[in-house]
Amino acid sequence: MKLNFSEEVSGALHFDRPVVALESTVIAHGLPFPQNIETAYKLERIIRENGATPATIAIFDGEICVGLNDAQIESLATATDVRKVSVRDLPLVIAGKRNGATTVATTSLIADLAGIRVFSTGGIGGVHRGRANDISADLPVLANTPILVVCSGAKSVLDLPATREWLETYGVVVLGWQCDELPAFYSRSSGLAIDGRVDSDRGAAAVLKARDELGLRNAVVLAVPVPEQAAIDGDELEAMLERAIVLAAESSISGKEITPFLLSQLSQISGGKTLAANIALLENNARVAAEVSLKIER
Ligand code: PSU
Ligand code: MN
Repeated sequence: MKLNFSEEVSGALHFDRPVVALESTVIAHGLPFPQNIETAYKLERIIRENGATPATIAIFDGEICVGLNDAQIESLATATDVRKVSVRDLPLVIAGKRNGATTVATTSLIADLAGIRVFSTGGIGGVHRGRANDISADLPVLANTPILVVCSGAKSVLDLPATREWLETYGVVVLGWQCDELPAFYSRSSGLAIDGRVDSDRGAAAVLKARDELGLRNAVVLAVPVPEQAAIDGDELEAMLERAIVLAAESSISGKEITPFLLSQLSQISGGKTLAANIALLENNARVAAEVSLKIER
């Protein structure tokens, strides 16, 4: 499959310099305007300031783009015809020459095709609450794609214990960044175990190196808690989430619409607190991802 690289990203890959992939669903569907466009630029800036090259990934006119220009980022943030592209959508959007925003699943697949080792995002998809057969395609892709995903765990709108079990079954290593519990996106802890704690960029890079030397193709998740000042208390979040889930059921929201719907309802119910937390953790994860990418051997 042909990939369209920006000059910045192709130069960095050519010279084996560290590159951090970024997804576009969070821009097109995860955050509201104008915070989405501001955050998209800010994440790229943070990665550059920390010594790596950002590669935001999306699909335009059926072409896979790795590294976007300003007009492309603006169109993701403002256009209404950008499809949320998970694995099953990818062939359709390419064949139909359409525009699409990539999820964790498709960003990971494309980053791996491009030779990018590190990917920074907010939260991975997982098993939905009360819908044990609604499992994000993010999970099977992570089971088979050798990438390091820096995130704040799985979104709290999901069934976190079931998601955690799934990762264990399929051999995805879950690392805690300077923490001993799996973060729960808006909250710093979930009560769920991680597989190992790492306290430094070198520690994370060493796990990646061992995975590669073993020939394992499973992703490594580096779970970074939301910064303390933006964190939301777990019980408070739970109450808000229950209201949002009821609203989703009442509005018959299902399938790929669920995640964006719950995220926007939560932001309204919380008076913007979940949005602020989401942005804070995205920025912090981008910084950690850039730091770790500098320590990975190429
Ligand atoms: N986390 C966020 N905002 C998002 C998502 C995750 O804070 O928009 C997106 C990611 O792109 C993730 C996707 O891959 O939601 C999962 O959707 P689904 O459950 O339909 O696979
Ligand atoms: Mn789903």
